[in-house]
Amino acid sequence: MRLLRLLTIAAAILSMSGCQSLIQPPLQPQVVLPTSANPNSNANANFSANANANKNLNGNINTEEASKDPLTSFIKVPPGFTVDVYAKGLECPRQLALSPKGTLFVGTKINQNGKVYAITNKNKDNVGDQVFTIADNLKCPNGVAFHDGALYVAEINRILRYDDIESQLSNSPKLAPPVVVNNQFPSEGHHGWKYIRFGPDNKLYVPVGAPCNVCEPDKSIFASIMRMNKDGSNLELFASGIRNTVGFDFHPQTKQLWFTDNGRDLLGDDIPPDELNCAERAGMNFGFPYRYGNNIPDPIFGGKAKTESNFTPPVVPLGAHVAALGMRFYNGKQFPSAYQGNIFIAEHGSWNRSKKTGCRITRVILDDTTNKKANKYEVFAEGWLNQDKQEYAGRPVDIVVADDGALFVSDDSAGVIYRISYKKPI
Ligand SMILES: [Ca+2]
Ligand SMILES: [Ca+2]
Repeated sequence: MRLLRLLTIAAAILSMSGCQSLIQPPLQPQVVLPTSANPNSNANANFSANANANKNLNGNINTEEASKDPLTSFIKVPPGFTVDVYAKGLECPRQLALSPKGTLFVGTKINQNGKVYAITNKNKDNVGDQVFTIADNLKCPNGVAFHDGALYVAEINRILRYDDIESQLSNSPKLAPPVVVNNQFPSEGHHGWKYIRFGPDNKLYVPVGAPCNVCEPDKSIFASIMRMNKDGSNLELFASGIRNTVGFDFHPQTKQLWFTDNGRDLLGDDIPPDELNCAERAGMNFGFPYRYGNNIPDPIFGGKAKTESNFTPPVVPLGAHVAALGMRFYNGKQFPSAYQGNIFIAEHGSWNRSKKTGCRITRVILDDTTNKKANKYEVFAEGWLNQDKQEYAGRPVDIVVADDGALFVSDDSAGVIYRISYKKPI
């Protein structure tokens, strides 16, 4: 138990630390399918996630258009797609937010003197022209959201608002002081970094992760998604039982909130799964710390759940330890029609698995008659993880869909923003 406790503490410290802190686990020649952790699952019986998610794209790379840039040349994407560097040299870029004018805002997971960037592209050549560091003194400003001309920035315990941000870029980093919208969030650093979005109800959704690897938090604000008015008022619990979500989006038609959740550590290589969940309404509980995936009990807390509890299983149990972060519905016009309505997920990659997994962009294809069931979970882009050397050449974090239908993807390890575009092969 003492060893377990020490490992838990080490894990906590690592997960709170900056971008580059990774345990290098020993190599073990083992390949396990992402969702095989879930033997009790029958909700997804027709679901071909396992095989598809591990399908190697070798041979599927578009070699003609493969970039020679050493930052992208190893990335494999389906035919017709190209990965380019939109911006580089950034320090730990994390959440992305795009303004209607095309300014790309970038939060960072830097605990002290954290930066927020704004990237402009005035000549419209698909490469960022200028990177403004609009703040450099924040505490882990991982989350950014753009709304009504203002940039909202989430630190660990508070939400800031920079009004009329795009007219201030040239003053960077000496902008007008931000408005403190809400400073009532916990200051715990463990899973304290935030991902924020405005919903179709005009409210700002703000998750608060569990302050631990696994525990029964003593306050209901932990392990939740909260929401509030844009002025910070009426902070309320929206969903609970969520260990740590660092990516969510609202379904373009149903407007329901879909989100990824990172499973707990230290139960071995293959349980529990990370999750893609759907909150159909306010007030739902997604199981943490009592149940994971499709009703897998936690070995410590599983028996402590109240009998009247009603836990909602994920729509898709993802791979264990893949670290599913940013996710977006694809609603652009550039990609082929088969991609319409798909969910793209940035999987950051594992740190505590004997053989690394994740570190790729996956694609979930929903059943378009129900919009609630997934038909497929498969790899879209990969190559950042060198399985032979067990090394990462980069780690995807967040995804946004640009006005022209391309994807922007942040990478906190390589310090890069990628642009993934499509052109029909000739
Ligand atoms: Ca440009
Ligand atoms: Ca869950």
